[in-house]
Amino acid sequence: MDAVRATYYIESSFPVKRCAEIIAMEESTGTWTEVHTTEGKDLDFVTAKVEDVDEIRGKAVIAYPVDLFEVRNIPQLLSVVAGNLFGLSDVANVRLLDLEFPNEFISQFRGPAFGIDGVRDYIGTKEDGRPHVGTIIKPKVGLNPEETAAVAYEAASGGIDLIKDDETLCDQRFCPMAERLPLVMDAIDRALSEVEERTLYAVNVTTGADEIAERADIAEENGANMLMIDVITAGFDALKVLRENCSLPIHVHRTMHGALTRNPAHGIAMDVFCRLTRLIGGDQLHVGTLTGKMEGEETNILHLDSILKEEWHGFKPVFPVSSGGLHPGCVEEEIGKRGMDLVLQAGGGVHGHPYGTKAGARAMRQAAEAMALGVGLEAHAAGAPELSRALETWGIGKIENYYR
Ligand code: RUB
Repeated sequence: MDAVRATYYIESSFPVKRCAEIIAMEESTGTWTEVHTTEGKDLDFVTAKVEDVDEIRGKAVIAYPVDLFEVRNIPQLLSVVAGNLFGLSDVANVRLLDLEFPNEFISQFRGPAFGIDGVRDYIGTKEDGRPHVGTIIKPKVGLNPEETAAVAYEAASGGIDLIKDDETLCDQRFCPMAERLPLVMDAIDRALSEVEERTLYAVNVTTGADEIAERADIAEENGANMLMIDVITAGFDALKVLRENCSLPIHVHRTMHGALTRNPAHGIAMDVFCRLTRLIGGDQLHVGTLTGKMEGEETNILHLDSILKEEWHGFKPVFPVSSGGLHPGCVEEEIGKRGMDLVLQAGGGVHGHPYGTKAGARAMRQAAEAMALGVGLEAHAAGAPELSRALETWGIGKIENYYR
């Protein structure tokens, strides 16, 4: 059967098989009681079926026939595979672990336009294959456009590859996007003439459904070279709008994901959001850090990296983004375990450098260089004063108590 297959983890006083059957009914052609409207009707073509059950591990696979889904409608897909089932009182906990799509479904979407290689082409790192280093402008909010551009200039002239807005900066009165963007792009151009390295600026175009296409158009018209979207709060359809209407690479932030992904027994696994991002066409996606401030487990993060990068229906690989509490001393472990195809982002870890933003950007680059050269951070720091100062300040590896 051509079907979208969803794997769930289920906890209930009922057997897993029974719960899975309840979910399959609820999410396709059934309800809590027999209804007269189905008498004599063959609804097999849209009836979900339980295909596999593991009572011991609490897992079940449900196959949702492809005809159940409207073409190219991600919200409707989620209403089925991740809909009412979460609220059923007979099911104590349920977690959507992963999705598998048939070719008929896959072919409705474009996948990333740029992917890892496309983004590398822009920066000029395809040959050496080094990791990208990025920064989030800090403070998150409160700077005006001129102040934002001044910080961007420092970061770009320190050799940062990617500058991004934070997830809560959009088009507020204190920093309108149409004013901020040209100033930041100008700052990046000035830095380019000095350091001869291109910098991406992921401008956050997150807004309501009625405005997202126009917001992205304004960004393109004002010289943006990358767009950013908060994909969980704006919705995956907002990503689709960007992918289908714009010609720029897309940086995907996952703010609010923790409400859905963090409880291991309930909600939606990040794996699902990785697949949807790749299917629809994000070019970079936040998947967590091994050494940073946000919750995350190593095996899981490495698995998310591989979902973004492994061969999958011919789609281009997505750049995994490691972000949240990073500083130069984290780079060794992040790259050592995750490889060079990684974007390492540091906000506080750049702008909090004792010598300022430019030195913070340099220190991140120097840390990445150490990895590319195959030398340890401490050894490389001997000839790299900014890195040396960063290591003195924050040490090597994870900081134990971030918010003391
Ligand atoms: C980074 C920051 C980002 C997090 C989000 O700032 O706040 O939004 O990366 O987390 P800083 P995740 O570098 O100062 O901590 O990437 O896990 O979604």
